[in-house]
Amino acid sequence: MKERLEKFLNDLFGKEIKDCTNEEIFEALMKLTKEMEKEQKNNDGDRKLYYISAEFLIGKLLSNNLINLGVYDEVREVLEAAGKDLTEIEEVELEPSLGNGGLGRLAACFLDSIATLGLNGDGIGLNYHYGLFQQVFENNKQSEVKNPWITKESWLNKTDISFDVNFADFTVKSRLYDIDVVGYENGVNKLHLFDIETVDESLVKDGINFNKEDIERNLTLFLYPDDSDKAGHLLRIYQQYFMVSNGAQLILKELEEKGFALRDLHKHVVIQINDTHPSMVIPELIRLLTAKGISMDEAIEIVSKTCAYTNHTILAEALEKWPVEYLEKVVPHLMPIIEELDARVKAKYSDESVAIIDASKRVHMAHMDMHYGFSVNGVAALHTEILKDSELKSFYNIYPEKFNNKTNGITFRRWLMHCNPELSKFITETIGSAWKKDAMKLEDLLNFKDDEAVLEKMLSIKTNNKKALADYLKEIANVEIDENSIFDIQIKRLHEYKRQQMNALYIIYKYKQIKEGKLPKTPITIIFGAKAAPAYVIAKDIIHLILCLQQLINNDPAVSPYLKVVMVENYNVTKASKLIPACDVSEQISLASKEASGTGNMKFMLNGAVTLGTMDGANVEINDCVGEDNIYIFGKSSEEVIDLYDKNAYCSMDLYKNDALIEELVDFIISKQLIQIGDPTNLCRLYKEFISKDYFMALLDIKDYIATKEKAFEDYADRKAWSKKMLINTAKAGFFSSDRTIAQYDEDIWHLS
Ligand code: 26Q
Repeated sequence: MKERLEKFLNDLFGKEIKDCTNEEIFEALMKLTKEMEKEQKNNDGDRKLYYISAEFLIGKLLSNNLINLGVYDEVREVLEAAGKDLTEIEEVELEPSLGNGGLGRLAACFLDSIATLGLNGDGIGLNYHYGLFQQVFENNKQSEVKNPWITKESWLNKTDISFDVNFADFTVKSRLYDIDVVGYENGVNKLHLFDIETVDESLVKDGINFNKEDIERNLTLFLYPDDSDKAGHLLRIYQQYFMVSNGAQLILKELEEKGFALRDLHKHVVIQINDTHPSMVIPELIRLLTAKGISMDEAIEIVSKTCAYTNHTILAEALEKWPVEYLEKVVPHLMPIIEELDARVKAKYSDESVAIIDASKRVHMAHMDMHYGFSVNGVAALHTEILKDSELKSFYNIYPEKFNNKTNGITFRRWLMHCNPELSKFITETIGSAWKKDAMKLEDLLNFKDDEAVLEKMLSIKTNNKKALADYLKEIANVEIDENSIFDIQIKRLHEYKRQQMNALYIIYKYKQIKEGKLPKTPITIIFGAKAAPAYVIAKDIIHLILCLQQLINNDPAVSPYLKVVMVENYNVTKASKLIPACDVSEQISLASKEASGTGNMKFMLNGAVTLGTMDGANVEINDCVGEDNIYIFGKSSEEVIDLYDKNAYCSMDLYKNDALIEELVDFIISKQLIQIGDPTNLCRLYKEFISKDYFMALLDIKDYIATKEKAFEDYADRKAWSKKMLINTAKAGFFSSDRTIAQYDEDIWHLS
């Protein structure tokens, strides 16, 4: 390794390791890593999976690739001997932001596990030059700027593959870039990212604004550009069709190159459709097959046996329904196929609710997936049950055999081995290294649940990680936090259903208590990280509230020794990997029934944090695994919540008027103290939202939340009892390895091995 790295640096820069800059070493390591990836076997076989997704939130790649190649420690030591620090070199790499959150990060974890299990499967997506926006805080508010991440030397490998993609009145030429996906001590797959040849980065002037109509130049600039207007919606459809048309052409090209007949597509190919964003792949494949002489009946049958759909949400606004008029404008050549698919459904089922094209002339993408795919899966046990019992009930009645559950998972390479090397090493010292290939082996840690030395070591590792996070936050945000305080962390997209606003009300509660002289046993640090969609007004108001509370509390010398609030700017995968190992209390407080699964909850658990959460998504399964002594559950159940919605029986004003504490907390949003710091427009709007709407029922669970959180914070003071909870959480996290999830996809849906 030493010689190889030295040779690279000498060839590139004519220098020795010790004389190189971190930037130079990064470049050399990236090239060396790529060369080593070429030396690995490519996963192959007669049957191949294509995981099509509008998002792949891959994060930085250097260290993870080195870990998966099995050379991370060696490289670290070689650098150390020359006075260089690999963790500092990692900082040079820019993070691609090719995803919003859970769905995109899941796709990235899945690619890691597919390669690790040696399965023949590639990802297909888009090469957004500026990714999702980068978040900037100004005057306690979020603003957005572009996030350029593609540097001259990058993980992208330009290929000679290019396709024509036809739209209504013009054609674009695509260019395929590949990123190698290396499995943990196993073969290599590819992430295929399509781009347009004519993309023009200079279209973006300030912020994230650009001419949304200039499709031939803007198509791959941003992930989901602001879609609050018609031009944004149309651009999204252009992007989606561009992605699936390229995907479909690539799939058929690879099939024919392997010498297989088009008619045998379903025998050699399985396509996993990641939410509805890639759903147009179904009509596009049918179109391509019929253009090659296969009959409509047969094409529909082949494609239906090839495609499988994953549902990631039950929120109505996220289930895509495109007006026929929009599709006519962008991809008129797909409409006859979609109409044919719809006509066949209508001929068979009179029930309006299962139609593809509804009475208001909107195309329901998920309906197309369920009728013309062979598998429909939810992403956690509760989520799948809710799909079957309510959201997708009419489809479950028609196709019970298609429905299945695949509880999400996370890759332990990134979310333990890379982000928490000290814990990782200690686990290996305690139970051996088998857990790295078989995550269920973590349960062997349970043998040590009463071992004082082991428990103390768990605590000391946590304190070290908290200290490292405190140093990092001092550096990036100039805030001082105490590593002996309780680190309570809520990091995820800002959405009302995730209820960051409920956590903000707790902060108000605690602030007032401290002001009254009721001090907590242990000081508390509450940390947030969250981006809000640029057009999501209330979400941005919630960010404003949290930032105002941060300013108020951290600058009050009577309060700040006991309570601190930190909202981390531009939360991303890199920041997640620094926050998660340092967490004591993991906030998973969504309104029951609304969070399909969650995956952050799994990352925290694995790193020894204790969950404070509702019985929602995968929290339910975490609860089953760790038992009630090792988790803090509160709030109304999903049945109760669904019932409240059905009966339209929730009224936040009643709760506000009839409960003095609730009234006091909500009123604080428009108190003199906060109005002095913040913008009255935003604070008043948020206040009104709480009392007149509160669609995601934060006030419903607030009292139970406060009581349960107080209990958790009190329990924290018994360090020994708490360390046992930590150990049990880590020990029981094995089920949430994405290796398990992917093995189940393969066994039940893909049939690759
Ligand atoms: C739809 C239409 C128009 C514009 C944007 C969208 C859109 C964009 C992104 C809809 C949904 C998303 C992302 C959804 C998502 O991340 N869902 C999360 O998926 C995770 C992985 O399964 C789950 O763990 C989370 O519970 C779920 O919220």
